[in-house]
Amino acid sequence: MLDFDFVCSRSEPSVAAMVYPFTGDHKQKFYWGHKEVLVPVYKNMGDAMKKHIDADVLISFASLRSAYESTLETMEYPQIRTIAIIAEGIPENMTRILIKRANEKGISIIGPATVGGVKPGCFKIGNTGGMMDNILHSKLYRPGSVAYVSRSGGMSNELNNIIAHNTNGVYEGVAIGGDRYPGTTFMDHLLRYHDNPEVKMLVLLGEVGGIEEYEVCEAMKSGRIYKPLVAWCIGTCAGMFSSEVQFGHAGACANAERETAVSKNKALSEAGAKVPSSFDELGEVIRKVYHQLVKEGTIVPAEEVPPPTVPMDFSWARELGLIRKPASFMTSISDERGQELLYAGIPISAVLEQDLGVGGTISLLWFQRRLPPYALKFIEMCLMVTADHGPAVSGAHNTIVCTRAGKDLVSSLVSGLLTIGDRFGGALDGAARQFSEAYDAGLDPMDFVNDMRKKGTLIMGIGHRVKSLNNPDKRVEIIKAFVQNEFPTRPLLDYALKVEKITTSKKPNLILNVDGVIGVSFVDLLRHSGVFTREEADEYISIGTINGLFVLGRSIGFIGHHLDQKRLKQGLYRHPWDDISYKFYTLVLRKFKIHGYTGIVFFYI
Ligand code: Q5B
Repeated sequence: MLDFDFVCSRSEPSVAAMVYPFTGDHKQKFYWGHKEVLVPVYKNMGDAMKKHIDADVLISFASLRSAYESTLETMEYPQIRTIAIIAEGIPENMTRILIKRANEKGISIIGPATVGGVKPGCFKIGNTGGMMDNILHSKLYRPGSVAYVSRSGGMSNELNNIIAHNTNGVYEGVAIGGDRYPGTTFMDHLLRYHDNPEVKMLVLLGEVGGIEEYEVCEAMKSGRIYKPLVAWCIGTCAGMFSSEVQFGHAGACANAERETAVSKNKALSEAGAKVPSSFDELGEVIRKVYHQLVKEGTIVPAEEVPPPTVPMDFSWARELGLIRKPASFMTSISDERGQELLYAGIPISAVLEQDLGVGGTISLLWFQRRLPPYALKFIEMCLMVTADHGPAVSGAHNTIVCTRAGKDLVSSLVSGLLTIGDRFGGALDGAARQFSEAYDAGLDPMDFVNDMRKKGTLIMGIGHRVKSLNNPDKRVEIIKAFVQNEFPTRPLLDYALKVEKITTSKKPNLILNVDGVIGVSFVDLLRHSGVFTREEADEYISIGTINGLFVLGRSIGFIGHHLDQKRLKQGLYRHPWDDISYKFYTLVLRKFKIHGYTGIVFFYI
C-alpha cells in the first residue's frame, strides 16, 4: 500500500497506523520510496483511534474467526466511515448483523471476501491491483474516467488491465466480494460513481447468482443511471452443465432462472447497458464506448506524466533475475531451504531409510560423499572408543570443575573441549601429518625417531600417561585389529607400529596411543578407500579434520560427566591446600663497600 501511495506521488503514506492485538505498542519499519519510515502499531484499537483522529477507513485483515468481533468494535468509533473486510468464510448470519449495524451507523463495508478496491492516484486497499509491475502496467498511479464494480477481486485486476488498455484508465474500482451478502452492493457503488462528475462511464462485472443486477436494470430504466454503462455477468457457461453449478464464490450459484448469468446479461442489455456477446469482447465494447465519449468531448484525455520510480524489492528483483550480488557465505554440505533437509544432496529421509547412521552422516557432512561401509563403521568405532576415558583426564576434569561451579551444559562441555590439544586428545592430526611425511619421504622408522629426537620434537600419537606395554590400551587394540582386518591396505598404520617398536624399546609407555592409531589409520582410509583423490586426502589432513573425531567422541563423555555431577548434586569444587605446594621467595639485601664506594645487592632465596 505504501509503494502504491508513493507511485501515486502522495506526499505522505495513506496508512496512519496498524492495530495488532498480540504485541505491545511499537513502530514498524516500511519503505517509502528509497527511504524508510516508521508506522505506529497499537495493541488497542481505542489507542489507535485516539492518536489518529482523522483516520476514517479501517482495513481488516483479521481472520474469519476474529473479523466479526473486531468489526463490531471498529464500528464503535464514530470517526470510521468505511471498513474493508478481507476475510473469507465469515458465517452469513454474522455478516448480516454487521451490515445491519453498519447501515444504522452510516458506515460502508467493502467485503467480506474481497481484496478491496483501488482509487488510482490516491489509495488502494491491501493487495488490490497486484504487484508494482501490474500497477504500472494498468496505470493505476493516476486517475482515468472509468469506474467499475465487480464481485471478484481477481477479476477486478483483469478489469484494471482491460480498462487501462482501452480507455484513459480507471477512476475507481471496487470488488464487493463473493459472499451472498456483501456489505455494500453493486448499486451502492454505481450510484456513488454516477454522482461523481469525474466518472464518465461505468463498468459492471456481475456474476451468476443473486438478483442485484436487476436493480441496476431498474435504475437505468428509471433514468437514475444514465451515464454509459458496460456490463457483463460471468458464469454463462453454467448452462452447459446438467446440474446447478457452484462457482468459486459462496454467492456464485443460480438458485433460479433469474439468477443465471445469461438471464441477467439479457436483462441488462434490454435496460440499455452495453453488453458484449462474450467476456472476450468486453474490452472492445469498453473501447467503443470510451471513444464515443472522447469524440463527444465528454472525456478529454490528460497528458501522461510518468510516475516516480519505486525501487524494486531486493528479493523480487533477484527472483526476476534482474540483479546479482556475491553471497557473503558459501556452503556445500547441507541445504535446508527446500521441503526436505539435504545432507550433501541426500534427503534426510534417505539417510535414515538407508540406515547410514552417525558414520554416514559424518561422511556426508564432513566429506560431502558416501564412504564405503567399513569406513562408516570405522568412524563410529572411533567415536565410541574416544567417548570417555574417565574423570581424571584433563577435559573431563575441567568439565566437572565447571559443572560444580554451577555452570550450564554448554559452558561445562566447552570448558572440557578447550583442553583438547597436542598433549591431550588433539594429537590425531599431528600424528597423521608427522607419520605420513616421514613415510612419504621414505624415512626408515629408526631414522624418523632419531630425527625427531634431534629436533627435540615429540612424536604426536606416541606416549601415554598411564597406558604402556605392561598396561596395554584396549582401545588401541580394537582399532588396530579392525583396520588390519577391514581396510583394503594400511601402510601408514604398519609404519607407525614399527615406530612404536622403537619408542617402546626406550620407554614402555611410549606406545602408539589412541590419538596415534586413529590418526594414521585415517590417513590410510583417505588415501586408499578409493573415494578421495590424493590431493583431497592431503587437504583433509592439512586442514585438521581428524581431531574432529576425538572432539566429537569425547563430547559424549563430557556431557555425561556434566549430567553426572548435576545428578550427584556435587557442590563447588575447591582444590585442597595440601595438594598445592606453595612456594615463596625471600628477598635478601646485602650492603657492601668496594674502593670506598658503598653498594647494595639483593637476591631471592
Ligand atoms: N616422550 C601423552 O607424557 C604424553 C614422547 C616422548 C618422543 C613422544 C606424551 C606426549 C605426544 C602427544 C600425544 C595424546 C603427554 C595422548 C590422549 C587421550 C587419552 C588421555 C588419557 C584419553 C604423555 C617422558 C619421557 C621424556 C619424553 C619422552 C614422551 N612422549 N618422546 N615422543 N611422543 N605425547 N598426545 O607420560 O628422556 O625422560 O626426557 O606428549 O600423543 O591424550 O587417557 O590420559 O583418552 O583421554 O607425561 O588417552 O607422551 O611423559 O612428557 O614426562 O615424557 O618420554 O621426552 O623423555 P608423559 P613425559 P625423557 S593420548
